[in-house]
Amino acid sequence: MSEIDLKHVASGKVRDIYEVDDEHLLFVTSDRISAYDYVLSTPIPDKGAILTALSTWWFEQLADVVPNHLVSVDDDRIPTSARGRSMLVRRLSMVPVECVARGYLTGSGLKEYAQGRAVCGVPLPDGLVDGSELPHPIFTPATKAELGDHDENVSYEQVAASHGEQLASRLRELTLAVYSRGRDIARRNGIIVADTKFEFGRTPDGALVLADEVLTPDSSRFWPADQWQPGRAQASYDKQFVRDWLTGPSGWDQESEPPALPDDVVAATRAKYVEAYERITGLRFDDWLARFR
Ligand code: Q0T
Repeated sequence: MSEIDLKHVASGKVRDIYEVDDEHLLFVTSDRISAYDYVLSTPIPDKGAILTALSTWWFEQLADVVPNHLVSVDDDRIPTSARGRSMLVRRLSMVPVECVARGYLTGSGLKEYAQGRAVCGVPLPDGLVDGSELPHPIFTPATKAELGDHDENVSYEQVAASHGEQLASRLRELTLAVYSRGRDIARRNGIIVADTKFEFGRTPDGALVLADEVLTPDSSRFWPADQWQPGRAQASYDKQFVRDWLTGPSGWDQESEPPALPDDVVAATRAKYVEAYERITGLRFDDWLARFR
């Protein structure tokens, strides 16, 4: 079990949140990896630290666009066992909308597009295929499903009806502004951020704050720019070795629990997470780890 001696508040597939005090939470990212809707039994060493380092770097880059929940990564209240892969964050009242921005068409966006040339009520031109760049980034909100289920895409109008026009409009504006900034930075460094999901919370005075993790390969689709080719499924920047092994040599039936990953697949996958961090930030991941030793 978890060696963190704090009250558990919430968990996602690979992240856990704990209570620190009335105003602060501990946001912990594990080394677990998911693929094909399963959390695999084999962790990727340092994945939690790499994603925390990346998210932290983005929060700093984006601070002039929107305030964020990050308070500290080296506060004394962070348990030793979680240091380097945890953020002390400001406790917020979360807005129950998954704020998705898409710059490219794939996944559930592509499925909706195939059915009616629109995604979440946003009309799109004819002729787009899997992996196409969109004429401009679009806001495609979703509502969170129960753990294990997929989020449900909704229209901007549905968000406005549930939460008010003012909040809906501000969520759309912030989502597109943050995505556009992140997409440009990643693209200059060889990574396409096809789409991404943000979560926002509000402070007691009502101000919107960017929460969760941001612009990581877990909250986004990262594609290698040099392999981008619309008209087919794109290679995943981070998970392609895992997918290739699971759907090929492993002999996995896609129905039972997936098998443990071999060491070479783990090492190659870890290297991709490090590469994404180092390419995007221009920083060395070893320097991040050294801060916590
Ligand atoms: C949250 C208050 O399921 C979630 O996370 C699983 C790891 C989403 N979630 C976010 C919160 C946050 C954040 N982030 C915050 N700053 N304040 N609640 C709770 N669940």
